[in-house]
Amino acid sequence: MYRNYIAGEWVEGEATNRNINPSDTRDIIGEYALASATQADAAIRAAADAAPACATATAEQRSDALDRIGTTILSRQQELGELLSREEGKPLAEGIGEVVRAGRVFKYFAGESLRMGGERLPPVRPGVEVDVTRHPVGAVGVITPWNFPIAIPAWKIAPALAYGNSVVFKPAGLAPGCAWALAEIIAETAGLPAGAFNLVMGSGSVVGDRLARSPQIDALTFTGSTAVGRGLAVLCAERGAKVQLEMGGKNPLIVLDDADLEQAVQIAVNGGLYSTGQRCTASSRIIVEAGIHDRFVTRIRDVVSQLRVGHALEASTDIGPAISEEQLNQDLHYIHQARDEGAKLECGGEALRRETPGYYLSPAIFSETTSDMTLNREEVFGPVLGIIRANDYDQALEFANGTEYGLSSGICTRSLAHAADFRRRSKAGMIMVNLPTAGVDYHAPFGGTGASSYGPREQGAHARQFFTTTRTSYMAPGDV
Ligand code: UN1
Repeated sequence: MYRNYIAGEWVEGEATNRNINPSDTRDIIGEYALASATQADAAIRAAADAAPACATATAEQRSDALDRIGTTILSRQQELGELLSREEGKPLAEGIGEVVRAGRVFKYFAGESLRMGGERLPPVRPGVEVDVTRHPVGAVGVITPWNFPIAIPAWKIAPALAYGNSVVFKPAGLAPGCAWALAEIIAETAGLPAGAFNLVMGSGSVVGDRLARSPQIDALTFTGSTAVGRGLAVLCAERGAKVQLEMGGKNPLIVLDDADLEQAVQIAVNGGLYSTGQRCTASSRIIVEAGIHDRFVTRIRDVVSQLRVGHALEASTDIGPAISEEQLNQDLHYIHQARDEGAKLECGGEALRRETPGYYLSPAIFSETTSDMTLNREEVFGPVLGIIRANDYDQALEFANGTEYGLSSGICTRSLAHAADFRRRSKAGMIMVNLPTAGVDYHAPFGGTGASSYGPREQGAHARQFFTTTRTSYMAPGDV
């Protein structure tokens, strides 16, 4: 039984959650504690009580703590990568890659804690000095999704601690294994005061709700669906807490006539289908200019038909299973609906049987789709691509921007002018030229516009906007 970590103690829950391998549903990874509302409140209280000690720790102490966490994660990358792939279903290379990313995030923020910075402004009133300094926000609630079960917790928890806050961490119920492993690493290596970091596994309706409502949580950072995120934001706004939301995407990838065909297909496959399409940054709308359209469709169909769907821990696997039966059913539902609405299924789209019982689905490519089809408007979160034909660049750009979301976008082209124009006029928060829309760097700001994101950016030095508050102090020193 994997327990919660509250106020420096490992505690049993009021119920348990079974963590199941989506590649082989007979494989039980473990039983994980589910906290009660009272336990969530105890963790919140502990974080609030520890906040002053976190704030007064020196930057060097915080930096050393994060560095130790990062070093431990990196040294255990193989084992943690296997755990990640086993519980989440992404192929092992991606699982290990994600663990490395999490380790690097902690290393990065170990440095950032020494650079919290501040500024002195020149006087506009004679003799009046103005200092702008940054301070921790206090106790931070962290709610994370199952699709990046260690990287997303890392890029929320690391800056929270780096800038002197305390944390209450609620991971997703579908993949609590990496979250628990991360919590254990923090508990054992960081040397933080009791209550500075708490793990509270439990449901959104119990633990998530307490984090959003409790007056002792000063800031809440969330990654998940747009509907849930906006609900949490309302609760936070009502009581004046800071909130940061990373939510859905319907990310476009434009392929222009002058693109390198092979490269464009690889970029679409990588960005759209890797990690089983279960990324908010996945390119799910492939907008292809008329002159290259038919060649692109033929080639991507050939490449995707060759992809090997299988157990995440098998070396030959390109695409792992969906995370759960519910997610698989949602994917299949969107596939049926796309056919009903007149899209042409080029390949895939079927639930598959493998040697082990799991939630396998052959990646689906639809051509002849239009922007108003459900497939191109709603986030599927599965290995399903819709190809939209565009007459020219201007129309492609119009399609690309024609969504309520605005997380990432991409363009495949050899034209400097079109690439530059796209970087100016795409409304997404992250823009990729000849690169997949998913798979971003850990030292750069992350986030989007519209229904995708809300509040200050995550990651990189920009993370300090959310995890710190600014204080402006004026002083008239007077004469000596
Ligand atoms: C990436 O594409 O590298 O939940 C990261 C998600 C995003 C993270 C994507 N917040 O899928």
